[in-house]
Amino acid sequence: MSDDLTDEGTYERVRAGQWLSRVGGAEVSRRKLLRTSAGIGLGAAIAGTGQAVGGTAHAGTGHAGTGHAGTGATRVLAGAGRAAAEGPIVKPLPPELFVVHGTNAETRWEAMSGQGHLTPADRFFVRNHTTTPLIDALTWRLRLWGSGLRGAPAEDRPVEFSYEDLLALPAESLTAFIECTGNGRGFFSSQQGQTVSGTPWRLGAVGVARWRGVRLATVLDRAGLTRRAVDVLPRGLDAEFVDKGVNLGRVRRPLPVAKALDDVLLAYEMNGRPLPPDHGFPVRLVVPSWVGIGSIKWLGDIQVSDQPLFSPWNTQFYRLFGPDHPPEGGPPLTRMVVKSAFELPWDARVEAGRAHTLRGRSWSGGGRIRRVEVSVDGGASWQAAHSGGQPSATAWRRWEFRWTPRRPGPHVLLARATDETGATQPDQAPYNTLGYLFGAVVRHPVTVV
Ligand SMILES: Nc1nc2c(c(=O)[nH]1)N[C@H]1C(S)=C(S)[C@@H](COP(=O)(O)O)O[C@H]1N2
Ligand SMILES: [Mo]
Repeated sequence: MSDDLTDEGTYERVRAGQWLSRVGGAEVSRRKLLRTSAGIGLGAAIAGTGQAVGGTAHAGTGHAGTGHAGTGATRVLAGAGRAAAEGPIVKPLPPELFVVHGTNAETRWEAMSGQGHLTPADRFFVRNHTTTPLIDALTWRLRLWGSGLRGAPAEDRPVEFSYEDLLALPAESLTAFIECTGNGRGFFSSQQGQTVSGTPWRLGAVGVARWRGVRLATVLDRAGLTRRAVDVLPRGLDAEFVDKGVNLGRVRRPLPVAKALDDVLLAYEMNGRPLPPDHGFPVRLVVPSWVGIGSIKWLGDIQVSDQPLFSPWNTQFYRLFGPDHPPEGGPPLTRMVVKSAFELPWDARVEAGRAHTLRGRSWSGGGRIRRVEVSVDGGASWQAAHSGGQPSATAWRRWEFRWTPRRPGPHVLLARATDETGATQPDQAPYNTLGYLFGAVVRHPVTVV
């Protein structure tokens, strides 16, 4: 493959050509684009798979019988009986750990205080388009099909892998963040006075976990990947997503084969345990450094194509729209931007005249964090924060800063990180109507008492 489609600029250039040849010109209407993309993914429903639906266990009752008592994914098959949840999210969402936004829940940053490098599953944010499905690992199959595989298996005659098949393949582990593309969206309005649509997250739609599973490259190889393949389209088993009265089908977002073969994992474990239901049990994709939507949960099938693939999740959504962007949106978003957060409550109270250690974390889809600076005077002056350890390209870096506040009253704390590409956090995030990629320095209010 001569074009490096993991590079956003190249991705867009190559795709622009493919796009025009596919839809026949730039004047094509949004409606037609929608129809075109929906046609790819809707097809036959995943017939007869192990989606155990129904049941009455209450979200928050601890979810008996899920097989999660074991310490590894291999234990899951022993306890496959599952109940279904009432709410969109199965796990408990205590208010000290989460802020709930509809079918989604964001981690409170103060809940990361005192935690290690990883976000424990009990406080990892959840972003659900609909509802967490409860899937039986015994009958679940991963199905691969399409023109990019040897023999071009049809959707109803796919190459199949059971959960046990995947467990038997060589396993790898990867510590990586998953972050919603709209993380920080609320600050477009609260900090920049701009109107955007979507969940008004603060900074809690991100988490870092240790994922274990099989490389997508391994499974694609076993399924008969050909050199003509250009895109893969992983699709979830959760319900079809209806947006403003339009059924967009099951959640799915294309990935270029170059990324799929590079570092993408089919994960069946999170932090040493089977994936919890809300995070994609039995198997999810982990697409390191890229927009969270790529990390498809409850993976059901993967179309592998010798043609570029489209879905609403790389046409209608997850591009930059607005006055500074073309009508069809900017390039499909890939890497996340640099961000930083304090492990403090919003409007934290901090005692005057005492030395405090402010802690936080910074991360970037561009790679390792090189430098973090903190301002305790609303951005007038900056000092280096202290960060130890070896930074990782796919996870966050922890840092701390000693502060002895003197003057009681309201203060604004800021943290600004720079990654290994030299990308640093700006004062203002570029406006876009869907509120993606808010990477500006966040003004964190605290009151010194
Ligand atoms: N099948 C499916 N996969 C999905 C989603 C979804 O709603 N359905 N949400 C996506 C989005 S937008 C994000 S940000 C991440 C969130 O992962 P988490 O809920 O495990 O934190 O999952 C992605 N994968
Ligand atoms: Mo997301």
